[in-house]
Amino acid sequence: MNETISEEEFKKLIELLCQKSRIAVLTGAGISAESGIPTFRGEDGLWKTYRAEDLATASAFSRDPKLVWEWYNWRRGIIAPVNPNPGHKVLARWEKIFPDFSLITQNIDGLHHKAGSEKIIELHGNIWKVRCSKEGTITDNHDFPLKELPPHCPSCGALLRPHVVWFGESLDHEILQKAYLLSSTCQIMFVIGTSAVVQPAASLPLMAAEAGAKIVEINPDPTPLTPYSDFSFRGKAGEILPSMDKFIDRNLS
Ligand code: BJW
Repeated sequence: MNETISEEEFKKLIELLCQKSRIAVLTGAGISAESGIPTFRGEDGLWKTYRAEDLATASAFSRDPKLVWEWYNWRRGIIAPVNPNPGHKVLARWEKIFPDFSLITQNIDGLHHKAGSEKIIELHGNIWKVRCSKEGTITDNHDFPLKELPPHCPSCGALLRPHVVWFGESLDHEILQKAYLLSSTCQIMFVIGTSAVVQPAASLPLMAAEAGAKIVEINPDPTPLTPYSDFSFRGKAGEILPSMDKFIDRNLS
């Protein structure tokens, strides 16, 4: 376990979980860190080497689509060979054992899906999808390396863009409404591996807390959400989630 939570508190949480509660989970880049995918902020984060303004905005894309696509092509190369870690796998198992369980992710890497989670709300899109910048058509594209940089729409010839949400862009309305609903009606929300600074995702746990849900944070470092958390697990998701899961397994059987 970890130094910020007592054995007693841990048992209280497991009891809550076993009471067939409505559970929501919000994940961020930290859950994929142990799979070898860099996070955005922090010591080895992508934003230490790259400027978000140059690569993750619509204006960067209209200025230099090739540069932006080269960056996404490079990231596809990092993500393609890696596997889900024990943290992803536990969440996939929880979807099967808890009757009311929902997973909301800010990640675009597709690792929750690869781990076996089926109902995933992807707030910021998916790196394995492309969108026609003219027609808006969204298609799966698993190429690595991409055959053409930048790629073009096979139907109209316009530029394709990554189907992800860049800074200054609105999240898909329907997806966001679903996330708001799940957050405001859950009884427990796990917030795993996110720095909780990017809006509107960062407001989801606050919405849950305001509606009376217990907030469980799993992160090696404190975040702006820590003061609002009922349980703070300081450590790696790939270690804490499996140890929680072991307790749950014992209590459910
Ligand atoms: C571990 C670990 C381990 C490490 N285990 N944990 C209100 C106020 C101020 C600003 C705004 C606002 N509303 C909107 C904005 C603007 C902006 C925003 O939030 N800016 C803030 C940064 C200030 N938001 C937007 O622009 C959003 N759009 C929007 O709201 O539209 C309407 C609007 C626009 C403009 C103004 C007002 C309204 C869109 C946000 C899109 C974010 N896009 C990105 C890129 C996606 C595509 C891609 O990947 O290329 O999404 S940015 C990047 O940050 C990515 C992530 O999903 C997102 C969140 O990052 P995350 O997941 O939290 O990662 P990190 O790296 O920050 O944290 C990792 C954590 O893991 C750390 O805490 C580690 O400690 C931990 N960790 N190892 C567990 N083993």
